[in-house]
This record gives sequence, structure tokens and C-alpha cells, in this order.
Amino acid sequence: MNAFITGVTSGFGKAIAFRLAGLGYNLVITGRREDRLGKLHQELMEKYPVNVLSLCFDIRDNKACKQAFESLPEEFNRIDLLINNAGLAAGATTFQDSDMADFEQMIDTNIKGLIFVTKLIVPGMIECESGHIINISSIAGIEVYPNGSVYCASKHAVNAITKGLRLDLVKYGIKVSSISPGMAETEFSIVRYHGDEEKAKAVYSGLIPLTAEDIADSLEFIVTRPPHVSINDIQINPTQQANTYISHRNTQN
Ligand code: NDP
Ligand code: 8X3
Repeated sequence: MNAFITGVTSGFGKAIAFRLAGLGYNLVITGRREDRLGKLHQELMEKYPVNVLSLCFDIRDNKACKQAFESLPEEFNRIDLLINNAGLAAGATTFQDSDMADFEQMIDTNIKGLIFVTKLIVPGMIECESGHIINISSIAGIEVYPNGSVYCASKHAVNAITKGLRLDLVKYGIKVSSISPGMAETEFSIVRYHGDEEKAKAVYSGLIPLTAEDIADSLEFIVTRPPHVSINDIQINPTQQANTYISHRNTQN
């Protein structure tokens, strides 16, 4: 079985790559940071007896996505599992105070990038009349919170695309799932706050956030169901997070 994962250089994508290699999947791993990709490639090959191919490209660039896809060697002609994970939040301010560049980056990555990659991989799945697409969405795709308008909009779009794909692909036996996490401590908040580690750390103060391993657990559950079972979505939160804006924080952790 071959899996194609976007955004493995950090966070969920990295944990998912290790988990899928452990389950015996051959992997196409992707991201923009070449040094990290190379290191991960080596670690995966050393630890697991699977085939790994790394492709360095920016999913916002449709031409680069096409070139990467067309470079796939024969053994990766068939992609059984697509994990659309690459994504980000940029900024956490009111709509009126936000930068247009941040809005564009979120829309171009979380929506357009996901569409570019999926559009390339779906035809092969249709041809095989099998496959599984798992989109990493967010609780932000279900609820909107203050200072998150466009990030939330991008994840609402991911959910609409997930549901639309499920409707369009059901006749080919292709499963379409999503995972919608609440707060998880990865590099997500560091990226969101443009490298301000103090602000990023404060996001999780007084609570125990999810980890990338928790998301890999959910993903493992989804991919290990029998052929007749399709998980539509797993919405997973830290126990201390009730929804996007009500969390129970204490000073013990
Ligand atoms: P990280 O910042 O740790 O990882 C994000 C990954 O996305 C990196 O590997 C990064 O790779 C990749 N990426 C970002 N932009 C691009 C791009 N333009 N082209 C290719 N790859 C890109 O964050 P997470 O692991 O937390 O985030 C993964 C997904 O989970 C995202 O879609 C995020 O929205 C979602 N999510 C995160 C939550 C959280 O609280 N952490 C909760 C809910 C959902 P590189 O920089 O090398 O390109
Ligand atoms: C990231 C989680 O709570 O910041 O998608 O929206 S949250």
C-alpha cells in the first residue's frame, strides 16, 4: 500500500509518517523544508522496511505540485492513501486588523493547495476503483472563534470539500474522511504567531494539549477499519477544551 502525505516536516504529518511506516505503508513524504525532509527520509528508512520517496515542493504552486506528481516512479504510480495534512494559521487578530498576506497564505495553502494535490491523485484512485483520502481539518472547521475568521473559513472549506468528494467518489468505492482536532502542541502556534515562541507557548498555558501522536492514533483507527466501514470524521479535543473558546485552564500544568 502506498500513502502520499503532505507536510511531514513537523507536527501531525511527521507523526503520521512514522505511524503509517509502522503499519507497512510505502510513503511519499512532502514539504518545503528540504533539510528536514531528507533527515526524516533517512530516519524512516533506517527504522522501517518500507519504500520512502521525498518530494520537496510548495503546495500553493500548482505547477510544482504537477511536476512533483509527474516525477513519481512506477512503484508509486498507484496511491492508495492520500493524507492532506499541510496547512497553517497565519495571524490571530480581528478581520479588520489582519494582513491580507496572511489571509492569502491560509487560503492558498489550506484550500487551494489541498485541491491541487487532490486533483492530481483522485484520477488514479478512480481508475483503481479504490482509495482513501483523509483531510486534516480542525475544530475551526466546525466552529468559528474571534480572531480566526479566515483560518476558520479555510477549514470550513476543507469540510465542504471533504463532503463533496465523498458524494462524488462514493460510486468508485473511495473513502473520504477527515480529522478535526482542537488544540494540539506542534509548530502550529509558532507559525501562527510568526515565530513568537512566547505567544505560542501561552496558547497552551494551564492545559494539557493534544499531541501529534494523538492525531496519529485517530488516523490509525481510520485506516485500520475493514473495507465496508468508512469513518467520516473524528473530532478530537484536549479534555480541558470544551469548544474553540471555552477551555478549563489551571495553574498546575
Ligand atoms: P506544523 O506547523 O507543525 O506542521 C505543518 C506542516 O505543513 C509542515 O510540515 C509544513 O512543512 C507544511 N506546510 C505548510 N505550508 C506548506 C506549503 N505551502 N507547502 C507544503 N507544505 C506546507 O502544524 P500541525 O502539524 O499542527 O498542522 C498540520 C495540520 O493540522 C494543518 O492543516 C493544521 O491546520 C491542522 N490542525 C492543527 C491543529 C493544532 O492545534 N496544531 C489543530 C487542528 C488542525 P514546510 O514548512 O516544510 O513546508
Ligand atoms: C487549530 C486548532 O483551536 O486553533 O486548527 O482552531 S484551533
